[in-house]
Amino acid sequence: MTHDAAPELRIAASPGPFGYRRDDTALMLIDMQRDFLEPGGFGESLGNDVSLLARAVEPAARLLGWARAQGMLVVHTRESHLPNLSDCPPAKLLRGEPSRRIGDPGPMGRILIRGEPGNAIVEALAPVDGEIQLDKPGKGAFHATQLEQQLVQRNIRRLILGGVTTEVCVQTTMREANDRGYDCLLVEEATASYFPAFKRATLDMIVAQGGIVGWVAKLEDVLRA
Ligand code: TIU
Repeated sequence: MTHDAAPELRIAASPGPFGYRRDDTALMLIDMQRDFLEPGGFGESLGNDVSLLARAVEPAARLLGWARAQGMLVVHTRESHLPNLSDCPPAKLLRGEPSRRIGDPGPMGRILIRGEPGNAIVEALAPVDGEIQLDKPGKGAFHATQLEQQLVQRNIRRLILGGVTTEVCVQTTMREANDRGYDCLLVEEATASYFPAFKRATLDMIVAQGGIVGWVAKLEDVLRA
């Protein structure tokens, strides 16, 4: 008997319609945290213009409001490390030539460290009770976390995604999820990159070859669903 299952719904998307049900789909907002979006955090320490990411906040807030209104599970992730950096591989700590490294003091506390002010989700997207908050040491949200078990427990099979940055943590998470059998839809306006060309290329490569990684939709088409 499946009479109490939520109905199958559809979102107009590329490369074709994305099917979902309110009770088997979660919204995942990736790393919408001050460390990436505001001056003084990890994003800026890597030499990026963080204002490029701010444009995704308002669309992500609309997407979040839609998911909450539908009663869907919401997962917020934060890229973060333990204060003693025991979960940060030396390769990640030493990579590149940032002006400040992970764990160094910055204007919003220690950079990319769990619990510091800069590590918080931006105010406009603040999690509420009942939503999952997932701290992750990697770029992908499945690496070294309990995410898969948490989704399995709740019978989640499909993910609608937004967040930053498109080609790094969002794409890595989407590929991890795709390999684990989840259908994934990325909402175009709710994601952003420090490199607009990388965002465009990522959206294109996700839907190429018949949706090799998943689906991409416009925010309006999601809100209409
Ligand atoms: N969240 C996330 O994407 N982490 C990054 O380090 N992104 C960059 O684009 N650097």
